Amino acid sequence: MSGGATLPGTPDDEGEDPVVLHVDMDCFYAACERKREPELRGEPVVVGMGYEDGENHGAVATASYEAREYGVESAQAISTALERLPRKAVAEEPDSDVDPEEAGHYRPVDMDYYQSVAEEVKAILHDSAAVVREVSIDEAYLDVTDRTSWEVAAGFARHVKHRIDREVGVTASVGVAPNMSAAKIASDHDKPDGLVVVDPGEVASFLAPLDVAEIHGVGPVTARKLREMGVETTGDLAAADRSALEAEFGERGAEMHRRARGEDDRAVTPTGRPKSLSRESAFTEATDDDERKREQVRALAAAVADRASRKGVMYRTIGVKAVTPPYDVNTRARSLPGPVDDPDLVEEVALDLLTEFAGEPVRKVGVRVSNLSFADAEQASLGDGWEPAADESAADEPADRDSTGEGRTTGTDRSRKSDPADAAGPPDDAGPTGQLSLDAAWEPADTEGSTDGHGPDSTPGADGNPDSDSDPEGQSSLADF
Ligand code: DCP
Ligand code: MG
Repeated sequence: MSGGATLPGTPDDEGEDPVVLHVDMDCFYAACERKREPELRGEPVVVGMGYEDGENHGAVATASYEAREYGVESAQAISTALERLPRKAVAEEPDSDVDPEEAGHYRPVDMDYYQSVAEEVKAILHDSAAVVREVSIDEAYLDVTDRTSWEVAAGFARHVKHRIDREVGVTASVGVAPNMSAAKIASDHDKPDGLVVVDPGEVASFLAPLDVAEIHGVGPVTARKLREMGVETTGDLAAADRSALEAEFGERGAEMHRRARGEDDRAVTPTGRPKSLSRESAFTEATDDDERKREQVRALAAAVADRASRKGVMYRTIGVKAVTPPYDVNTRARSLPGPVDDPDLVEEVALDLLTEFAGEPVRKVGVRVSNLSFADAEQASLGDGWEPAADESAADEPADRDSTGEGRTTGTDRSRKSDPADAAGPPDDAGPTGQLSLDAAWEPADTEGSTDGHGPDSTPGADGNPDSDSDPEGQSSLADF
């Protein structure tokens, strides 16, 4: 990979260069909205977190590429987005002075639906590769070395893209490269609907002209420091003195240097299983109406139990979460004598645990099953190395916080704490780097070492975020190195 001696497709000394695909869906939530509302195709579409029809609170989760042309972007306040791109409905009012052609469609986030679309996409990815590392709701790495060769890798990737488009009805951008870092940059290089193939031997020349900020793990803060050092492009970084980089950035400096040179020997490791499955939902306003709470908990219990049985998962612990004003997160869990797959029991235990909050105002409720056992033996035999599943990240908690329930036959675990995600307030308070926490997430992404605040990847070190080198020094993204 380092020199020009290896022709594409020619096995190098250590055998054939890996063929790694990075798949990232285009304006994913907006694409999902278009899937069920085809009139939105080709139109500016904005999906708002904490947004409600006709209102102007909340923050932009994503915007279609047409909406991005108006300066609408992720993590922006909806009120700002509306200044740049007025609502279609308003523009269409008879005496409106806004041109309907210059207006957009606003939709509230619907995580359950996006999750279901993501599952359809992930099914195709798992069909296409033996090793799939899911890193967020709309993003995954595939190692397809054993399914294709470098000569035909472009065709292989095109086939995966076409399947997603045809079978699911959303578009993906795909990068193909001999390593994860280059594949990730490649998938981002020609969005939307992109396909960029970086042959082995071309990695360094592909990277050289790119801005340093495009390197995985180099966010705005680091990029600024690098620029101050006269390092603007990836080529500059590759040519920089490693010890100078180490002096400035420590071990990260050496890692950045390697990445800039196209050196990344991380193997694509599969994402493993969740430690728990959960669903939660917020009330528009805190409610002390017990029947409403119970109704919500029943629905969540059914959704969680259904998810578990579709995954062939048994659970031994059932828990609830109730967020009480101002932002106190209370969890209660009860462990059973043995693992079960029993939706009625999930509902019964969850409702029972909820009684403790009777009469109390509650902003949000959640249901979780944990202490999971998996039906399929093959996966179980993979043993160690399993990490929390990123595909579960939006809805399922990767780290088992019910460990105090471990080893008990029955009993109730309780905790009361303040949840920074809930405490973060309404989404229009989202910081400039857009650390939105998905409503579907049981716990705030950042306590899980998430690097991008959406589709929380709970496996720091596996895949950091290239673009949220959040102030003060973006430690989160740098954990990737
Ligand atoms: N997301 C979010 N808040 C953010 C960023 C993203 O809620 N600050 C959500 C909405 C996105 C989804 O995560 O649709 C995937 O994130 P991406 O960064 O991949 O963004 P998109 O898929 O929307 O756009 P792109 O085409 O740039 O990948
Ligand atoms: Mg995307």
